[in-house]
Amino acid sequence: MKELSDIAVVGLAVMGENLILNMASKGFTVTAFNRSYDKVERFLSGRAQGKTIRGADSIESLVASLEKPRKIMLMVKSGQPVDDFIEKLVPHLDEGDIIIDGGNSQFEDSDRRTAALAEKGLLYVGSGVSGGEEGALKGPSIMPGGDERAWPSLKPIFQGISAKVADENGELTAPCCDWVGDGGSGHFVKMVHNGIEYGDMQLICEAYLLMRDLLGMTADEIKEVFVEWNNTELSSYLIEITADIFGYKEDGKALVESILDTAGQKGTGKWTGVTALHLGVPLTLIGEAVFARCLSAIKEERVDASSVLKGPKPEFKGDRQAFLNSLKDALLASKIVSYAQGFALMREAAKEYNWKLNYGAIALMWRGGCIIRSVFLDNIKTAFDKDENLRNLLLDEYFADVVQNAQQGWREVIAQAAVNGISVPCLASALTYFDGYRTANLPANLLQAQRDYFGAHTYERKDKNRGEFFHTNWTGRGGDTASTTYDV
Ligand code: NBP
Repeated sequence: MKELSDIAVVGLAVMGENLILNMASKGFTVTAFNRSYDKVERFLSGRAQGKTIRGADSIESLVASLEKPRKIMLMVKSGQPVDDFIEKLVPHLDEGDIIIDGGNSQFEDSDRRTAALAEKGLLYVGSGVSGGEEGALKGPSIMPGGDERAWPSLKPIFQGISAKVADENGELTAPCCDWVGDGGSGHFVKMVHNGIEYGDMQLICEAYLLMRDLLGMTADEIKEVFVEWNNTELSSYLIEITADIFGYKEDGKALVESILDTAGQKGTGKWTGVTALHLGVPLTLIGEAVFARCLSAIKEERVDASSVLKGPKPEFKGDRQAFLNSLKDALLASKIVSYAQGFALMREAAKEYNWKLNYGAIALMWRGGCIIRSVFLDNIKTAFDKDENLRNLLLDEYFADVVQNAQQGWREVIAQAAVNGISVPCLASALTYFDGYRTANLPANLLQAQRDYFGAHTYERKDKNRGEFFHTNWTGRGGDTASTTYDV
């Protein structure tokens, strides 16, 4: 083992341990540290044995074990524990040393920490790491952002351990890791990734509900559909595991049918939705996906409501295979809308926070190693490679064509769901967004009239220049004084 380690990882829970093993397997020497030292001892005598991994029993020995500039990666619970540990670490570090937070921190915290540590001469990196336990061990998607001066030292390690996807020659060498941008942008991109994950999962669940309640399909039949879809443009990790889930039996019965229909959540979808509201970006699909989990969580209330509020009894009349084809189209088109909204959110954030984001590189980072990995992300990368200023993914020629072709089936699915009383919030909101986005003349003229009527909020006119505001005394009882004009 080398005398000094290339990097230290702090936090020996599932992510930290597996990342260390991944780093060691790629030839790096790693120092392992944990708040409670017994975990270090257990790790060293267990999974780390015989590998280029050393332990540290104090912050002093951790720091002394590292090559300069020192690189210390925190894989601890996000929030206060990250600040607490940074505070303990800082007095022992020298100018130019690097602290990386690889946990699920909020991007505002990473922004704040990057600025605060830069003042102390230290380089801070807030990095999203996705892919769970298996990704951490075999190759995660890594999204680092913060102080760019840290990137040359980190690049060989991070790109070395990340997942790899096919390059332009078809070789598995393109790393699912690249520099994202300044401040909290790495954690922002990871947050949007998680939001998109919420959307993808809910869309798949809605397709399942239609197969189960409208078409009356069994778990085995549903499994076959997902297996088939995984050989199409929908090919992705989530479709693949969904097929596996429908095939998993307990006492001859599909286990999924025995699982209670109440979804949990750890907050990253909610943060994405809140950020979209804050930035004024219509991120409707992810918002609906978060609310769908909230609705699922009030199980007892829903059970009571089901006996009070009656709707139509689902009854499918028509060609089942044709409907399944439409369902596949609806899923694909809705997924495109979700990614279009997610990338629009990143564009707006880049403007707001002054980040220079490379959207093609972000699509490539998500192409492998993470939960939303899919073939589809190649097309997103191509779209942004063609036009880095693309305003909306739906305006890219390829995606516009796909959605155009899927449109009829998509509408058929939403109509059937509505007629049969089946709740499909994400599939439906995606179509509504699509229709709104392609409508040149929305009814907001009336909305502005209402606002001006009751609050003198003013309006712009079609026959005047943009930026000129008018107020009308609608009732003859109000005055001519208008409210000030501003948007939040
Ligand atoms: P956890 O999120 O369960 O965190 C456990 C680790 O945090 C332990 O090493 C614990 O030390 C340490 N810790 C705590 Br709790 N408070 C601390 C403090 N005040 N100072 C120092 N260390 C402290 O571990 P995880 O599931 O491996 O996740 C690590 C990070 O990666 C989290 O931010 C998580 O959100 C993120 N993440 C997790 C996954 C996943 O699939 N699990 C995926 C992607 C990202 P102790 O042993 O002394 O209690």
